[in-house]
Amino acid sequence: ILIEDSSAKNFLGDQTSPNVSSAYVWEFEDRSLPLRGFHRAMAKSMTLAAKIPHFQYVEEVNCDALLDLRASFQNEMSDLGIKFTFLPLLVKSLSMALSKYPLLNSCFNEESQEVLLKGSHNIGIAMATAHGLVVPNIKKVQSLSIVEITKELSRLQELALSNKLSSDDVSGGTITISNIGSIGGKFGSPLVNVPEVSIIALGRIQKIPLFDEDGNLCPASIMMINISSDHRVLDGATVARFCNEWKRFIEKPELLMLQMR
Ligand code: CAO
Repeated sequence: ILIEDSSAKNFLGDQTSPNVSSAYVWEFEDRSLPLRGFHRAMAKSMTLAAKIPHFQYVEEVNCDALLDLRASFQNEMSDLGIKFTFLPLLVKSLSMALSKYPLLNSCFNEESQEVLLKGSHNIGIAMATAHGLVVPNIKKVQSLSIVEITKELSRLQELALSNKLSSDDVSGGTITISNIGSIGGKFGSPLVNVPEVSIIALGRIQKIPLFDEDGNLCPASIMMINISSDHRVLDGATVARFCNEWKRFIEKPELLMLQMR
């Protein structure tokens, strides 16, 4: 078998770990890796999640306008000293769509057979770190600006990488985004982060040729999104309507201005 440098403590082979060498070594003996910390928590929560009846809804969205907006923020607002990516725009537009479809921002209590519609949009962002997979959440996204979301995302990322997230940072999430595309892959099909009822996987944005309305071939930046949901709470039609709304905001981010507070 070909594995990463055996001095690496990180079983994920994550290049964010200072312990991981880029060199490969041949190793012929079995090794036992006890599950600890975030990895142990992931094993527990995913075992729970696997008992939930899931369904997947896949859609592709055109990110051209989103990428232009991000470039414009970066050029025009360089004095803020912030690196803009498109993720905060996706987080904000997701919150706008959730305002219209609150069932996706809910929790399910199996015992009482009750759905609790959550008052805040606490949007979790899955982060693979050298310490394992962790999902800190950005609290009250509905009342944050895009700059505030960008700063909060960066704060959470720094803390996640140094394994210093507080229990408040990782609890109280109401829906999760897993941006697997920042590492690679067209789309993922994740399991919900219990007791949340939806998790959204973002695929890698790819430039591909598309036909425009006049039948001409033109390049477009396309991203696949996969919304995995708890089928006890949500049905396909609700998720499809929610996704249409979110997609509208992603493809025409100027529409955000109409409703944003
Ligand atoms: N497709 C294409 N490009 C992407 C992308 C995607 N889906 N997601 C991010 N990128 C790009 C960004 O635009 C940025 O581009 P530039 O270098 O040109 O500026 C670059 O990749 C790096 O982005 P980033 O990851 O630093 O920033 P982000 O705001 O997109 O994400 C954070 C922030 C904290 C979520 C991220 O750093 C992180 O930790 N990602 C982990 C993702 C992960 O672990 N996914 C697996 C989850 S398993 O369930």
